[in-house]
Amino acid sequence: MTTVTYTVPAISCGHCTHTIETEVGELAGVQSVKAEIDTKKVTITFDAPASEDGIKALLAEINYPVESLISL
Ligand SMILES: [Cu+2]
Repeated sequence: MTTVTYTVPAISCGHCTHTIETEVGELAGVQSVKAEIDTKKVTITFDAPASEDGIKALLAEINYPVESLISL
């Protein structure tokens, strides 16, 4: 199991966090997703077949691109 935290500057309201948590949460292998408005951070815990590349690609696709990786 891997937990990563990303900065996603496009997060601006509860709709954003809901969209991210729903969309990323549907990826196979993703165990949990927490998106925060105040800090604009997204914390994701996952296992294979999910991958960092796949998660970042999905976030970019739904218009919430990852700016940086905070912790791994
Ligand atoms: Cu929003």
